[in-house]
Amino acid sequence: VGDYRILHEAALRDHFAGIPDLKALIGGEPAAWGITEVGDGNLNLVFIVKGTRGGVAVKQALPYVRLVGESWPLPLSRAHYEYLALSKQAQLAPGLVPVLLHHNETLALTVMELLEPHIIMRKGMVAATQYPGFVDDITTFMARTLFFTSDLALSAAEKKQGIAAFAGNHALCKITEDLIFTDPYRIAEQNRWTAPYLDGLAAELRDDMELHVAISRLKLKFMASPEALLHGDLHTGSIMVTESQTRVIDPEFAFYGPMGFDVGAVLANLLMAHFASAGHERMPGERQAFESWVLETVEKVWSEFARKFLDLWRAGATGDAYPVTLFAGERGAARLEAERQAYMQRLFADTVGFAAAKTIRRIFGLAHNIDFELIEDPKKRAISEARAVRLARAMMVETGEFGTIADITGAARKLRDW
Ligand code: SR1
Ligand code: MG
Repeated sequence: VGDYRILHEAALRDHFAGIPDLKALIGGEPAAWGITEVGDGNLNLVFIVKGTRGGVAVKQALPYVRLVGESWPLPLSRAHYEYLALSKQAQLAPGLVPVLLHHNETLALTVMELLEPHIIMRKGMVAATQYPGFVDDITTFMARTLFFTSDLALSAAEKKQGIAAFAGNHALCKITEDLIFTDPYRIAEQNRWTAPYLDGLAAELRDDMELHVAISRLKLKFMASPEALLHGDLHTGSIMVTESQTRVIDPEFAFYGPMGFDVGAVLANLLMAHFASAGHERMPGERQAFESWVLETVEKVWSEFARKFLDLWRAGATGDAYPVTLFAGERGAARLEAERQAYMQRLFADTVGFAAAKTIRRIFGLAHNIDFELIEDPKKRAISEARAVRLARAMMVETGEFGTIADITGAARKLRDW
C-alpha cells in the first residue's frame, strides 16, 4: 500500500503542518492544535483538529474493520470511493454533504469541514429530538442523487462510465451482501441478539423458508440492479443534523445499485427509532409526541421523495431510457405519466423490502444500533426489537400487502402499546 501509515495525533499534526492551506484554515501554531480521535463508527479513524481560526474533521481508513480488528482486512480504496461519491453528491445536492477540503489517496485520508454544532441524527433521536428540516433535506438529497445518476437522466455511455468508476468498491458491497442479506438468516459466528428473549425469534428466522426466498430476491436485486449511484449506507448514523440543517456523511459503501436500498435505509432507521422509543426513559407526553413525529416523518419521507423524483423526471428526462420520440403527442404523454406512476410503485415495493432487510440485520447481525442498544433493560429492549422484526418480516414476505406508505405506518401504530 505504498507509503500508507496510520496517522495518530502526533503524525497528523506533522502532516497538516506541511499543508499550507490546511494550516491556514485551522490557524495558530500546529503544536497548539487540539487533536482528538472521536470515531465511534465500525470502520475508520475520525479526528477533530482545532486551532485558533477553526477546525476540520479528518477521516482515515484503516486497513481492517475497526469494529472487529486486524483479523478482518478491508481495502483502503474505500476512501477513494467515498471521496468520489462525496464529490458527486456535492454537485448534485449542494449544501447537503460536508465541504471537502483535502484528500490524500496514499494515506486514505480525507479532510472535511467540521460540522458544528451538528450531531449524529441517531443520537438525537435516542434523546427524542425532532428535526423539522429533515424531510425536505433528505428527500432532496435522495431524489437528486438517485435521479441524476440514473438512466432517466444520463446517456447509456455516461451511466456505464459511472458504474465502472465504482465497480472496484466490491469489498464494501460484500460486507452488505453478507451482513445484511445472508448472516442474520443462518448460524454465523458474528451474529448476536438480545438473549435469551430473542433466541426463539432468531431460530424462527433461520427456519423461515419464505423469508429466505424474500431476502435472497433482495440480495439478487442489490447485486444485479445498477439503477443509480447509491450512498450505500444511508442510516441515521450517516446523517448529521441540527434542528434546521442536515448533512449526509460517510458514503464509503457507494456503488451503482437499486434505488430502494437507500430509500429503504432511511425508512428502516426511522421505524427502528420509533420502536425503540418505548424502551427509553421519556418525559410524560414526550414519547407519544416523538413517536407520532417519527411516523409522520416516515410518511413524508416517502411522499416527498416520490414527488421530487417525479418532478425531476417530468422536467428533464434527458437520459436514454424512455426515449421521448416513443411518447409523442397527448396519448404518449398520458401513457408515459402512467408508466412513471408504475415505476414509482415498483420502487416503493423495493424500498419496503430493503427497509425490512435493514431492520432485521440490526437486531440479529453483527452491527447493531444505539436506538436499541441503549435500552438498558434487556426485556424492554427485546420487546421493542421483536415489534420491529414482526413488522419487518411482514414487509419482506408480504410486500404486496404494503401498497402505500400509510400501510406501513398504520401497521407500526397497531404495534404500539399506548
Ligand atoms: C463491519 S461493518 C458493519 C456495518 O457498519 C457500516 O456502518 C455498515 O452499515 C456495515 O454493514
Ligand atoms: Mg459509516
